[in-house]
Amino acid sequence: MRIGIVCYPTFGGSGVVATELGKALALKGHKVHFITYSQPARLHLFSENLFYHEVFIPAYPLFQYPPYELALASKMVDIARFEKLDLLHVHYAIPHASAAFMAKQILKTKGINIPVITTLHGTDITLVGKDASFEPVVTFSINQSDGVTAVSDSLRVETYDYFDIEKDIEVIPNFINLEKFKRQRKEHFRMAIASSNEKLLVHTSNFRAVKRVEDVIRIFAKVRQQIPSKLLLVGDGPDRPKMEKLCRELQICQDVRFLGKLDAVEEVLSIADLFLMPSEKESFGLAALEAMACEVPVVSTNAGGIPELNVDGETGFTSPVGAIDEMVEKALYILDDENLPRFKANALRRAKDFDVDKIVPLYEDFYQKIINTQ
Ligand code: GMT
Repeated sequence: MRIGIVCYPTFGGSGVVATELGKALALKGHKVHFITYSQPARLHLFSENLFYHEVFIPAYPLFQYPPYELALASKMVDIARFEKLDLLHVHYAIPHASAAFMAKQILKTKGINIPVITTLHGTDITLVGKDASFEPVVTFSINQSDGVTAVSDSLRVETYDYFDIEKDIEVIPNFINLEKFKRQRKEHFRMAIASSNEKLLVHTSNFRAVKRVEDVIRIFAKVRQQIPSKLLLVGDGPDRPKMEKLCRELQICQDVRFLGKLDAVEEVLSIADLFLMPSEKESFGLAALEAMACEVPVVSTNAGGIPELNVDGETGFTSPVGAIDEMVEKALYILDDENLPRFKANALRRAKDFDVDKIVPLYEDFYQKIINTQ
């Protein structure tokens, strides 16, 4: 197939899933065209089947807000026609689904019918999408998509709860490349930052309010009172300065490292004993899946789709949002040397259910089904 993929080109979960999907489809022989405003963060390999088309917005003094959606729709029209795309797959509804709707209408006037598939990733529904500033457009563009997928059953249900949706929503979960995300021998790295009796806790996120990084730090501060440990924080975002201040107030800076945005997260995960995900909302929790693939158990909230991944009492534990003391108790239980090996093995076993080789064929089947209905 000739597939156009539209996504955010950042380290964010939806962009990562879209990019990894495109790479996996290209490996299977499909021609994949990424259409976005900059080179996707994880698209750094050469393949005869991968193409990147930059959306460029000409500057004009009148534009207080550059009209990205229009430039994107125009680019989709151009690439769909010139590359003879079989379908457009847009990731994250805002503004990609409505831009795709516009592109589809324009293409119709030129005698081309191109199916549009929208994948809902989470905050496009649970936070941003249901805001009155966007809701009518989000509802309309989801209903106008030819196919709709969501990354968890929880997100599917929330979409029906928040919006007036007439379309069937297919659940296709996030996936993981187990060749890339696997526990590697990185003992030298571990020895450089922790002594042999210390446990290593890890959190990765974009440091936005929804991730509750403050809870990560408060959980760690309490765990550290019970057992020698260190905390590694991967990623960056608006809450980081507040978190650095909190570490100073709690006088734990010597045991907390802010590592910033890293390409090779799997190297940090390879030395970790526990992953913390205390999110307020989380449609799936791709970061937790990456940790589990590296044999790291997860203490998380039970928000959104996380329980569909992190099996309570098996691969880690799930607690209500904000239940810091409960998460501390669960963390200490997992970190006990008697329990840790079992949780690590279970985490990896569960991660294998989301192997890229199992999930990508679900997208291919879905594409075919939608094309056949046209
Ligand atoms: O987690 C984020 O804030 C980034 C966000 C995105 O849209 O880029 O991630 C969402 O999509 C990921 C991939 O499908 C999911 O694994 C994340 O759970 C989801 N984040 C939220 O729902 C908060």
